[in-house]
Amino acid sequence: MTRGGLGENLDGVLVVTDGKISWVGSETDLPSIPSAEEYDAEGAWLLPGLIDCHTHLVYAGCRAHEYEARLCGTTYQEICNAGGGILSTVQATREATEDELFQVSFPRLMDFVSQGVTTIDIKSGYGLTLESELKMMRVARRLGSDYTMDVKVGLLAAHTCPPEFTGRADDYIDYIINEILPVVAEQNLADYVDAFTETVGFTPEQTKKLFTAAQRYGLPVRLHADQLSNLEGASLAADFMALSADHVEFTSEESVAKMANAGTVAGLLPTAFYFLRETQLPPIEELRKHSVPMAVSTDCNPGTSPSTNLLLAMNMASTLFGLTPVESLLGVTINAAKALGIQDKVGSLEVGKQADLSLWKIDHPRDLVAKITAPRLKQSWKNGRLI
Ligand code: DI6
Ligand code: FE
Repeated sequence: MTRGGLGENLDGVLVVTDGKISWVGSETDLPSIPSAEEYDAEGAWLLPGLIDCHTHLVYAGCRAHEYEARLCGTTYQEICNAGGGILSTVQATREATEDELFQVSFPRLMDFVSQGVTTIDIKSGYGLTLESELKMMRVARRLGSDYTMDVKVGLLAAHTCPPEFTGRADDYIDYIINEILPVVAEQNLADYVDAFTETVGFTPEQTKKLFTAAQRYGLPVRLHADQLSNLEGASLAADFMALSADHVEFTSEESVAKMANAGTVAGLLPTAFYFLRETQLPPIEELRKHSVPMAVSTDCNPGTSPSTNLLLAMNMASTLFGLTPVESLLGVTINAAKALGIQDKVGSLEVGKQADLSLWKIDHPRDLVAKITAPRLKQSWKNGRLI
């Protein structure tokens, strides 16, 4: 570790063998490697490939009219309760064929590729029937590729109660547990189970029941927690050793302490906070005090964060939430890897990890956070191959 916690190396060399990092150090210590192909970075900064650990980028439709309505005074909860919000995207996503869904999602994925992102999370949750949830997850899996992007998939069937189960949320949770979860596990379509514990989502009790079932299938859990109110979601997430509790604006210090003990990452989503014009800030000082790792993501979704801009999310994490530029950078690298449970494979430039790399024409890594410009990506590599 050197200055600022990033481990900067000004005459660094990184060696890649068979898609993995096989040596990192200073040029003066470089052992001779016969027949190695050299790449001169010409003074650019080499960083890990970036990671967005919270997106909903597979969806159809557009919700700009809701943004307009919110600006005229309608709240997000009111829009949801009137059948809009998540349910409006559910309708559009159900109507789209699998190919159509792939076609509209692919350009969003490319936006991330162009920012040096090499690993991304994509959640289901806009289908809410067995078939349409499977469709979303198949599209998410298809978007993944060894040549550009690792995709980690979250089953978010517990996003909101679908129209078929209006007033019967308990029955819908049973439907997820008995009809959706077994098939998803059998077809290996999800890497973890997620839920939205919120007044417009599900109660803590319903979430517990779902998470207990997820554990029976050996699936880790993550949670949309304490975004709009304090339902003690982060504390519940910690009870289940969740990989991450995301949003956490209303999370108490007691819950933060529980997250620390459980190793649960705090997933910060400043673009959603900004877009909903929220005012309750996440407990950054408490997260620091208890050494809870903080990840930063776009939350890319059509309703509360229609953004594919991870660099902007980093800037917002610093400007709106007060993260230092180093914290924001760790939020899209090693801490994002932890939120996905893959910190032994990606997220830092260490021997043995995947050679997922991004190279930047910048004066210093803090420039990625401290400027709101188009990405200055020079090149990126996936598993050691130039993208
Ligand atoms: N993530 C979500 O899943 C919900 N809010 C958030 O930040 C709702 C997304 C939506 O309105 O479609
Ligand atoms: Fe989300």
